[in-house]
Amino acid sequence: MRLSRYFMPILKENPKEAEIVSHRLMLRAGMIRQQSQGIYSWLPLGKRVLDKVNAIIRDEQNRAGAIELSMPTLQSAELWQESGRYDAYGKEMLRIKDRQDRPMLYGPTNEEMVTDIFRSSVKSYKDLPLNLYHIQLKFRDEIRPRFGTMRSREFMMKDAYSFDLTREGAEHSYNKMFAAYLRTFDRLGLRAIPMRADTGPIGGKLSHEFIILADTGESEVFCHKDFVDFDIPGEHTDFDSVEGLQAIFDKWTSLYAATSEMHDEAAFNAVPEGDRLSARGIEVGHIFYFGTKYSEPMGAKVQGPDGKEHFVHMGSYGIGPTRLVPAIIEASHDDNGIIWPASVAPFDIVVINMKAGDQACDDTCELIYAALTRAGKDVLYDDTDDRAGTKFATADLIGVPVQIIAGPRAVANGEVEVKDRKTGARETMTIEAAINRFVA
Ligand code: P5A
Repeated sequence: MRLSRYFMPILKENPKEAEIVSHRLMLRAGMIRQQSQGIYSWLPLGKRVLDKVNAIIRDEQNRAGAIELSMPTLQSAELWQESGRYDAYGKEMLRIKDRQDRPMLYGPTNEEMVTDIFRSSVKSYKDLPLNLYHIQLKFRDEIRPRFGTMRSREFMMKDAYSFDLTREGAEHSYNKMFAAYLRTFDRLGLRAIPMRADTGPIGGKLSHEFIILADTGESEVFCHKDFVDFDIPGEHTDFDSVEGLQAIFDKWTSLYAATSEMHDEAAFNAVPEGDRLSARGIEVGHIFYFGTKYSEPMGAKVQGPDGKEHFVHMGSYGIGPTRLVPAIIEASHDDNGIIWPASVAPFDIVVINMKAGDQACDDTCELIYAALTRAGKDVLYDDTDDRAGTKFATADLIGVPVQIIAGPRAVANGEVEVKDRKTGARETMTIEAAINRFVA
């Protein structure tokens, strides 16, 4: 991508409305734009990061055996009247009438709709277990939308829904998502700690929130500090192994970890003082087991091996991609801007032409840009005629992991500089060496 033909509206000034660093940097880097309170457009640079986050989420959902579908944002109120949540959900739910005066709503979550899909076609235990997910916009008319897309009114959610014949089966489904979440957040460069959590309007008894520790987090959390160094399940984890996944769940729940709603002061005080971590955190995922809470009132049942009908046991599993992007920035930035983990960086490499219009600089940059693009890298080529200082500041701000800098003096020697955004380390090398380093 040539920066001269791209759309990346960088802000020079610090936006006054941004209270936390991720919100400030997302606005400054031209990643998002607020359209009305708590409702955002994702501009091209932000959209690239969001897409990469979603690709990792999708990959890990698929690995764990979940199946993707797509459900609409607008739902009919009828389904929610069946489950009994239409009145219970309160003012957070945006209620709309269509032209026939039929009550509709902008979905805050999809338990009812997916239960309706399930009951319309699954009739036998032989079709279980089943886990269906989508990545879709949601709307919650939050009392206090704030911090940009961290807590917005319209936001994206990956929501998965599992169906099992028995409670034991449902626990295995829960453990699959538990392990998939550990892997997902790790691949996003984050350390998320599962904590016992309140189930709120979704319901049920068993639930874990996945929390990133961050000073700007909205939740107050308490846990054992050893979680910070626990091993993440590997990519060859057998998601069909009941014992294997139970062992992962048992290990990751063996030490104290709870959000403030579930906090037990006495149990926390039993943790040796030096091992106690009391901190603030960002909730990036939340999983629930709620048994037959929706299947009973909505009549979602299957025939079991005993020939009788059984209400299915369900769970639901959420991740917030539009919250994860700022959470990653909270965890990874410096005074100059964002430092993206390679897995979600909007571009792999930025090529900086320090003197656009200078034949040797232009030729060198074109050569590098073409070679790296051909090798399958996402390359941003800063071919604008901005001052070198402005280009460096922009490259640091948008946080691309590698900068290849071509200035007239180095280029005259057949060389360029390669800078690592994270460490700031710079290396001078031949043009060929710079290309070869990134072409495997
Ligand atoms: C689980 C999937 C649910 O809604 N139903 C379907 C269950 N859970 S939840 O905890 O309420 O939300 C899941 C995740 O969505 C993100 N999230 C938000 N992100 C940005 N702005 C918001 N206002 C917002 N509300 C929820 C969080 O990551 C949460 O863990």
